[in-house]
Amino acid sequence: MVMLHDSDVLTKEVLDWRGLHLFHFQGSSCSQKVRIFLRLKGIDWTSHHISLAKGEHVTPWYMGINPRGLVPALVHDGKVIVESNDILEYLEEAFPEPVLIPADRKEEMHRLLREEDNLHLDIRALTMRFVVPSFLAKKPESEIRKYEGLGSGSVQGAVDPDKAREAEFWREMIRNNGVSDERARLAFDRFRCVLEQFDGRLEGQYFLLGNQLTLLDIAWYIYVRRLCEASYPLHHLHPRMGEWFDALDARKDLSGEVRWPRGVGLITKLLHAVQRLRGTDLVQVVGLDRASDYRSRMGNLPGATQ
Ligand SMILES: N[C@@H](CCC(=O)N[C@@H](CS)C(=O)NCC(=O)O)C(=O)O
Repeated sequence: MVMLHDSDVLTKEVLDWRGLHLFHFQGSSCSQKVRIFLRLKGIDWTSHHISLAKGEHVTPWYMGINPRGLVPALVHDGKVIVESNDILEYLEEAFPEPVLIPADRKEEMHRLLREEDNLHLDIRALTMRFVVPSFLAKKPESEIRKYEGLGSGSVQGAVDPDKAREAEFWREMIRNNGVSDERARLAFDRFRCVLEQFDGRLEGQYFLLGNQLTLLDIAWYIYVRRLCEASYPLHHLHPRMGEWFDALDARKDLSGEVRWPRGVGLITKLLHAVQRLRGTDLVQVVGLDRASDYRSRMGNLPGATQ
């Protein structure tokens, strides 16, 4: 659990805050996951919107709260917790009803959430390549240096290695002039492998851990939604996951938290149209348009257009 030490936190005022405060951004996948969880639990919370688009996360004030400069971050009665999955496991303990982590599945959930978090840079790579136009996706070296200089750089009293990993992600984007085909393929393969396993799980149950909605469904709903926004052919590759997703997406208490700011959807649609014309959309970059299994599945589906 990444609960910060007081010495990690430079913005000392938050140590005196009472109640539940969430720092989040509307379009951030990890923030969406936490907001859905809070909504399903019926928990009251104070919102602190941190616009990633305006760079509000790379300021002395915010990096004084989360030294990683990422959203979400939670302040609960003066305790600062970062990392979305840690926030959720903490909240489940503090607000047990309704149950979203069944008591007998805690360890399994912890392991599966860790696997989900390990894919975070992959979902970011696919987002930056296939959802966000490239001019919005890159950070200049000056911004990376500013990021490196802010905050305590310390998490739980020790130098935080994640900060260097974050900086490296953005430097790689500069070196490759965006997300390279190779990086996109790697991310795609990782997701395809996990989603194939989940598709198998859904053979005899409604949700990923059984017949009850759990945090695992919420976490993967968010990733899968983002993958669909990146044109990942979910329903063709993993039909049961497609049905699972449609059922969750029809629920307002989930889909109500994942809307992009107005206009972004339109920009992504334009981006996809341009990428399709240039042969640089996800399906073509990962080589699915040439894969025989994909072609035959597409051919068998009503309304198949590719
Ligand atoms: N492992 C972290 C990842 C947090 C993360 O990467 N947040 C993204 C938004 S989803 C962010 O703040 N990005 C800002 C940036 O990279 O500049 C978590 O689960 O909380």
